[in-house]
Amino acid sequence: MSHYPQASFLTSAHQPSQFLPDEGAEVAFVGRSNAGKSSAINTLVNQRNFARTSKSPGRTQLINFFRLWDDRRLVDLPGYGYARVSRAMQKHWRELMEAYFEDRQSLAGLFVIVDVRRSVGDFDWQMIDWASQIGVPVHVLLTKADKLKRGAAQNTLLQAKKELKDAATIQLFSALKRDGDDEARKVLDEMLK
Ligand SMILES: Nc1nc2c(ncn2[C@@H]2O[C@H](COP(=O)(O)OP(=O)(O)OP(=O)(O)O)[C@@H](O)[C@H]2O)c(=O)[nH]1
Ligand SMILES: [Mg+2]
Repeated sequence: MSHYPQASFLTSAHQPSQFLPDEGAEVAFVGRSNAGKSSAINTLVNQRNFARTSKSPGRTQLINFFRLWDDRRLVDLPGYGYARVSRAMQKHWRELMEAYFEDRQSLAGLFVIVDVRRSVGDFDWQMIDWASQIGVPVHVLLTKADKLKRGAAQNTLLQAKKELKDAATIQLFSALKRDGDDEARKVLDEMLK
């Protein structure tokens, strides 16, 4: 059973004119390309292939909107930092992201998805700074935690906590093992309340 029985795909936006009306509340998921955004969304919603996952990074160049309940939404933003996309694509990405973050009253929170083996990177920091400038709370999922031994994962978590200070809350997560999903859903629901 899904934790969000009303969950459904709403629309994909290639350009700002296709964004959904700026009403209700939504939480956006961002992260490096291939970090595990779509997998995290699938785990939180508890539906396989809800947000499509990809073996090849940098495929999702769209903003995907999903309904969780009523006018509460989840937004899967395109991954950043994938070197092999063209300059034109990078420009498209930047413009789309800027348009989204520039004026989105319904943005109630930001989930930054980070591969635990890479930890919080420059692009992640840019997103975190962006969010704090507009007063949007940030939660970091250190995902693929199953790829590290428990101790190593804990060390990464503690180190990242120190670096983030008050800028964001943070936790370990694994889509594969379904670890940390209750904790993450609590934060998500709180942001959307
Ligand atoms: N072991 C493990 N693999 C994971 C986990 N989460 C995601 N993956 C794998 O990582 C790869 C990328 O996952 P996606 O969820 O598609 O990543 P994404 O961030 O949505 O990627 P883009 O949309 O291309 O930016 C896939 O092969 C997933 O199976 C996890 O928690 N553990
Ligand atoms: Mg994806």
